[in-house]
Amino acid sequence: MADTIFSKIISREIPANILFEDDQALAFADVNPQAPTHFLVIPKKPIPKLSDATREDQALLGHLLLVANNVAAEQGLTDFRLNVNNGAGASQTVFHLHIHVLGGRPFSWPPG
Ligand code: D5M
Repeated sequence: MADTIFSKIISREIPANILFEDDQALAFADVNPQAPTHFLVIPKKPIPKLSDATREDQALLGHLLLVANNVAAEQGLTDFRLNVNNGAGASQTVFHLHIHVLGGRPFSWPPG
């Protein structure tokens, strides 16, 4: 898989506002926030998009959700939205799996 901007954040080749890190995951502030709080949770494993994940990634995917939950709590969020864009037609622009976590304002449904 080609290097993405997110693999460069993992390797610290480019800076980011990192909120959480462990051996499997990283959470950092989105550079183009769409809400008062907007951060991304990514696996260190370079999975390009959710539909590339396999059964062997099952525990990792669950871990990412728990990281999202924990960092949201640390950020003081009670209500928040998780979003995964899968593929260019769904507005994915960075092809390293990431979960958007947005909070601090009301959200409508359905999303645009
Ligand atoms: O979302 C990709 C997201 O990645 C988008 O909200 C901007 C964010 N982004 C891009 N570059 C950076 C850096 N360098 N730091 C932090 N956030 C970044 P997608 O779902 O692919 O459309």
